[in-house]
Amino acid sequence: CGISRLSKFRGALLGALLGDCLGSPFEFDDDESPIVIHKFFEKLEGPDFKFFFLLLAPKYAYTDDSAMTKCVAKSFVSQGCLDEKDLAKRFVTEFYSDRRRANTYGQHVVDVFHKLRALKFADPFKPASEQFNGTGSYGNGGAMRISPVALFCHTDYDVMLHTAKRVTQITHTHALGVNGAILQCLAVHEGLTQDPTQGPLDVEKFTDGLISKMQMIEQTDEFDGKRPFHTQLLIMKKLLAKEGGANVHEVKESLGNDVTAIFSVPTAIFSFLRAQKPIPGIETENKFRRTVQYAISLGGDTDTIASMAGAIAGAYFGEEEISDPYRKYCEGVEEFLELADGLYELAK
Ligand code: 8NA
Ligand code: MG
Ligand code: MG
Ligand code: MG
Repeated sequence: CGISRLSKFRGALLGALLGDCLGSPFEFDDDESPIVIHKFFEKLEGPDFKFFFLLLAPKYAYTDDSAMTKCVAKSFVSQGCLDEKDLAKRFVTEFYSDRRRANTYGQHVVDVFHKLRALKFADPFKPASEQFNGTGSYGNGGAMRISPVALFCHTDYDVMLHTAKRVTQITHTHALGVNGAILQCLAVHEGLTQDPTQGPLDVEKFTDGLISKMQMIEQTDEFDGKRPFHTQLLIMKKLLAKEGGANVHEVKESLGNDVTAIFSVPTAIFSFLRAQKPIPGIETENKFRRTVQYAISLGGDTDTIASMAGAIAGAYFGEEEISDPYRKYCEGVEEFLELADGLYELAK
């Protein structure tokens, strides 16, 4: 591959972090126009802003998405394996020790943290399984933190699926929450294995790969004979094939932009694939920026969708495609790069 594996590992974690930091100022501001978002990105790259920023402006802070991604990566690096109890402890410690970010977490996942702590982590999956009257959460909180699994398990497909499932089930046990995380993990993994120096990405092949994998993974008995993610991916494929590109409105309507996994993971993957070609109103040649900016312009759960899209783009392009301003203005960059290096060392 023309891009080093280390660069791809760093790109994946950096992409997840920056998507979260840059998307969070727009979370659920649905009246924000794409023009305002474009200006925000232009300003970040502009020389005046850089100078001004270095003097007094604060960095863009990360939220629950990156806080939990950090825990997953740290647990792998410190334990050298999947250790569910260690990971549960890290989620809980992170939540209670960093009060600035406490209100960025999903409303119900906080109950899981309370119970895990009260039960002294005796069974790390029990509190999550009791959520929503025993149905479990189908929020996107499992998918948003899954990128380290794609790196840590990148050489073994079955281990990767198993690990993605277990990492998710500490907070999300609903099949939609778990399969959403698995799909996001597969997309990051696919990004890692493809080589961007060999010409443009084969968008159709990328899509078909995910479609056939989800067809195998989704158990129809859980959903009255249906395969929800498989179905969303087929809709995504149709949108990607549209002459001149699908408009933002139809993407929001059909793929969604909310806090559930089913209506946000396919949207993030779509953002990455759509950004392989120019998008009207997004004037940049940089496809990492195009991915993240487009994901944010879809509105709704912008930090999470941009974080997931950014992780896929970073895994595919490597860290070279992620330009300086974004690194400079976002919180946690050094820490995330160190974790990517740690995961790379383990993978060797
Ligand atoms: P979660 O498990 O609380 O799920 C998120 C939401 O999905 C819940 O609050 C419910 O409304 C709904 N939901 C999930 N499962 C069910 C179910 N079985 N039945 C009915 N409703 C259900 O938290 P999460 O970790 O999945 O959330 C992730 C999102 O939360 C991310 O977007 C993240 O950025 C964050 N977020 C926080 C806020 C905030 O204001 N604190 C706003 C948006 C997103
Ligand atoms: Mg807001
Ligand atoms: Mg968030
Ligand atoms: Mg969010």
